[in-house]
Amino acid sequence: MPSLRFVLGDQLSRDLSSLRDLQDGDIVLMVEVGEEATYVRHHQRKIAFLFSAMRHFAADLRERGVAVDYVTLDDGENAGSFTAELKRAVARHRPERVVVTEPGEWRVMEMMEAWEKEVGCPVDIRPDTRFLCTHAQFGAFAQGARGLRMENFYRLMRRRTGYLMVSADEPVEGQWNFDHDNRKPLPRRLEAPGRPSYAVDETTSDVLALVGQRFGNHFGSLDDFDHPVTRRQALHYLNWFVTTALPTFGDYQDAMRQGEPLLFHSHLSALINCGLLDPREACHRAEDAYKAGEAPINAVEGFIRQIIGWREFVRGIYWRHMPDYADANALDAQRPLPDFFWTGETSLNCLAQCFAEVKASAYNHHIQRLMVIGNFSLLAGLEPKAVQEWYLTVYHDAYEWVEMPNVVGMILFADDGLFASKPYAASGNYIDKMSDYCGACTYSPKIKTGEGACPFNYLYWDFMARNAPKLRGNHRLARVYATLDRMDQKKVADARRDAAAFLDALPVGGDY
Ligand code: FAD
Ligand code: DLZ
Ligand code: SF4
Repeated sequence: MPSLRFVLGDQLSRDLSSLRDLQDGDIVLMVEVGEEATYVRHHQRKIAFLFSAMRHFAADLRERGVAVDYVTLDDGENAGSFTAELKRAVARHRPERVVVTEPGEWRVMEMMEAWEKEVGCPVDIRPDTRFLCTHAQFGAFAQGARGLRMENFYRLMRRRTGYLMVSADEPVEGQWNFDHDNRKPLPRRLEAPGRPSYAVDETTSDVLALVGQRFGNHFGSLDDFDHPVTRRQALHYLNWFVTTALPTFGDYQDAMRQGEPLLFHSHLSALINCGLLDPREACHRAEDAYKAGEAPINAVEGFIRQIIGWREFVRGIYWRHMPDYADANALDAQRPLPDFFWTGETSLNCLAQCFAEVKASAYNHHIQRLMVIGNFSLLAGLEPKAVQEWYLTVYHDAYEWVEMPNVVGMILFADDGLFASKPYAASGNYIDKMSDYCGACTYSPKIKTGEGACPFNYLYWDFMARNAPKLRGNHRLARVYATLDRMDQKKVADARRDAAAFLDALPVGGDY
């Protein structure tokens, strides 16, 4: 009797653990289901990207002689959820067992654990070996660590993988981390490279029509869809990145420019997260470019750190701290999400630019997510669950295992500093230094309070004052609180007055 191998939409990897021992007669099951597209109402572009990548992956398996049972969203019999579709497939094929790779979300893991009972045959749930750090390895790191710090984890991963190492204990060029070289403001004349675009074929065209019809009322746009959706295109794109953008990636990693959403960022997250690219091959390619003298150490180390460091680290945090992690709200932030997160209609130019870009493309780069939208969410005291839902909805690379720790821990400090040593709070000055947004804004980052003042300025001091009982004891904020204590009391009162007026006037409760 055959095995039924159930492959999920973010498991599009040929060497997936559930596909490794594929036998003649086995059947691969893939399903497009409404529940996955609507448990949060994903950006239309994310759904289209994933459905197209799934259909191409299924075609690729079939070309290699694998039997694939693929259920499309518009199949009249489609039962709408993973569990219901698996039940139907088990009834169709009567397999000896179901084989799956563990999912990326707690929600789906709960479903999987119930499948054996629900579908009435054994279910073999295998580890996701596409990640470089196992749950047990992360557990051992976390247990032995005094504080959960990414930098310590990253060094362990460098030693373990051997990337950019001269010997077991010695990093190349004598340094583990070159981040201090990666914060340069963008020179005005420096142009970002043009990106390759990938033609819409018949498969993608069908998917775009389907998504437009079924999910046309979701956030975002499908216009000008040109994503890589096959393994071959993904490899082509990775090659383009390594040879063209990577050399400059490090220097301007933190920079933002109006009308240039990508700059030198890789735009690889969605391809890696859905499995079309393996994180190891991305790191290998970057390391090879360094060895060949084609990309400098600050770029390559920065890129590899994001992947073997941050990416693996946040996954470890997610699985170690779920399910309670989802409810964390250490700063007791209760403000509802302003409507402009969806409409993009705000006079704060930095936010307006980021919202417009994510609506069009389902993408913002890291500093836009962290220091513009994230910083605003922190300073304004937005409710963590609402912020989580927004981040999970709008980005094409968003899955809970990676979105949640970035939102809960990195931007909102809602986990009480589980892994961030202090909140990433910044005034308008930071955004002005790292972008050209302020020049085109109604407000001025130089004005602290009153008419024309940048809201980030007064919100910053209001945040610090409001959260003083909780944050004053944080030694990394000692200078901030010393400044606040020395500040003219009138200035503090003005900032708090402006913040209260601004926050009270935030538009909430619109209908979308
Ligand atoms: P690059 O800047 O080119 O970085 C290279 C790669 O490193 C990325 O492709 C990604 O795989 C990895 N990476 C970089 N930073 C992180 C990080 N903090 N956590 C995990 N991986 C990282 N990334 C997601 O993949 N999905 C998400 O849902 C997601 N949500 C985020 C939410 C917030 C609030 C923040 C601050 C960050 C979030 N990130 C998320 C991380 C990061 O912003 C994106 O991975 C990155 O912007 C993707 O663009 P890129 O591929 O051009 O990345
Ligand atoms: C995100 C997503 C969407 C929109 N649709 C599907 C789908 O129809 N079928 C599928 O197999 N996977 C989909 N996914 C990805 C899943 O949500 C993802 O596998 C789980 O969240 C676990 O990470
Ligand atoms: Fe953003 Fe303030 Fe600059 Fe306007 S002035 S773009 S609100 S940081």
